[in-house]
Amino acid sequence: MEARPAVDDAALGREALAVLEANWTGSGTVPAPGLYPHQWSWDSAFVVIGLARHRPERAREELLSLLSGQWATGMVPHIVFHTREAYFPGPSVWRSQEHESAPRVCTSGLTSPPLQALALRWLYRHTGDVGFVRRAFPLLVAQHHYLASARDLGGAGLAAIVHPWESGMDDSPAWDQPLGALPAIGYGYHNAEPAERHPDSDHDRYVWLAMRYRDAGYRAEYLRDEHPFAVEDPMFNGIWLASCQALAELAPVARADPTPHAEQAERIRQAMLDRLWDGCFYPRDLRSDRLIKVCTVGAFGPLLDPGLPSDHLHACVEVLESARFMGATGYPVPSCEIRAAQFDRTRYWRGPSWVNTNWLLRRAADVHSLDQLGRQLTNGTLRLVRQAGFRECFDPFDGSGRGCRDFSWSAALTLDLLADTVEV
Ligand code: 2M8
Repeated sequence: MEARPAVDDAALGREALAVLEANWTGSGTVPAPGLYPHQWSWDSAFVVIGLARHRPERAREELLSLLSGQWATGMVPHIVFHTREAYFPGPSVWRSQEHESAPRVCTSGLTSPPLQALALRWLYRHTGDVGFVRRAFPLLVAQHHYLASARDLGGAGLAAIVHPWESGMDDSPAWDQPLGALPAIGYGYHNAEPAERHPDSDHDRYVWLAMRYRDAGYRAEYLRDEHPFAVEDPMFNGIWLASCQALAELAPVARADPTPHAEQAERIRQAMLDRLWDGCFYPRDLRSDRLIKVCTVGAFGPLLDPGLPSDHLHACVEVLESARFMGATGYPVPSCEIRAAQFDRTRYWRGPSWVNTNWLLRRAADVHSLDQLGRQLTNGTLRLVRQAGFRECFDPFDGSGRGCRDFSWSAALTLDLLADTVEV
């Protein structure tokens, strides 16, 4: 099915629910049928957030189903393969079942932005379900422990991503520099949609990086000492910080001590300020020990932190609202600043607007009581989906839809954005 543009808010909400129903497989919600036929980690967390008020039972199932893919190390994988539906790279590439820490269900070997604790907090806020918090809480503590122990590759308190896929912003220009430093190796993999997606040479590097990690037994020591891609990303760490704060808030409900989670959040804040700030937040390439000076939507991840010092907050908001980002485009928020040479309004994560990053920034606006910015983000995002449907992403200038249709997080987060104003 394809949701058609709906002018009426209640109809838009019903269409969003219908998309999520159609994308539910019985064991998780796929991001979109066809192109993404399995359960992706942060997509799944966004689905939990969107369903929290409307289908809490389904939201709980969604989260548990994702966590059935958690490794004994605590790592929550970026893809869980509940079915045999064809996808590349699939289980035969990742070979998780050969790893002693992996669960029974096949998964990828990478992780993705750790949004799950924030999603659990959302669910608790809308359901008050204490029993579910007690059940999920220890799993998310283990996830955070994994990040703090196996991914602090820079030794300063931040989690490093070891693959562009771990950022969720796969083709972001932020990864051009570290990817460019890798050897060019041909696997002969060809893209289905080369015009909007990455060139084959980039995809080869993605596959090569994933295989190197796999062949090293997914070991933390290998990542620290040898793996050629290691980046401290402000969006990944901003989300982790927000999730640490969510765990601190949920800890009393789970009869646990909030202190370690609050302290972890403070460590992340301090490390981001010390290591990623230069007038704006940038990713740090740990292999060259240099900031990657291209400003993308990832720069605004630290805004999710209510404790961000006010001068940093104001500087970030100024950039966000300026003609480099929202000030120049008709719709929020381009995934790369428009004045960058790498900006491309049509290419996946290199310019288009995404509902999930808009939603995260709307959340950040709430956290800092930036009401006008929050309204702009909500209204602009709803305008996108009203006009073009629940597309994967959108042209930030004319709002036309790009990528696949009936995309789950676009539908789920529409529900959340609508929820303050309308009953669906
Ligand atoms: C995209 O990522 C996959 C690989 O994991 C891809 O490029 O094919 C990204 O947009 C990512 O953020 C998202 O989780 C995934 C599924 O929607 O698609």
